Amino acid sequence: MTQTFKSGVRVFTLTLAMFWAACAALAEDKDHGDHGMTMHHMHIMLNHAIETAAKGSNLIMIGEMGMAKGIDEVSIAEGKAMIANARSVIEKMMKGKTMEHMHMEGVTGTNAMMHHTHELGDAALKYIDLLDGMSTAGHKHEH
Ligand SMILES: [Cu+2]
Repeated sequence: MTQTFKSGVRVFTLTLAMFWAACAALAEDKDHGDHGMTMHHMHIMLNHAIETAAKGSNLIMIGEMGMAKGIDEVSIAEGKAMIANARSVIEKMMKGKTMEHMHMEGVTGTNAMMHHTHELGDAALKYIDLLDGMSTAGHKHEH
């Protein structure tokens, strides 16, 4: 649990650092037209997704405390839906048409901001996996 929390904090710090780096890169990225702005908005959506997943994880853990019969199930189902939605948002952005279009226009991994965007996307998915693992860690496992 503590290890998971530490990893979470590390990923969160990385996220903030990358968000800052992306903002700095945006200021320099004049050759690629609107792509810098598109990626900047992707970073905002990535932050939104990890917030959603963190809130979802919280709802699952609260539900698993079993302190409110009838509502616990609602809380857990909502939490799981939020985590699934957060993953879906990230996957749609990282592999979607807009991303493909930018790659076709030559904004690929050799572009610093694109490189950071994919690192940030991967870090966000790892963070969500950690949250997911944490919120299901309280489950009684079948042996
Ligand atoms: Cu890309």
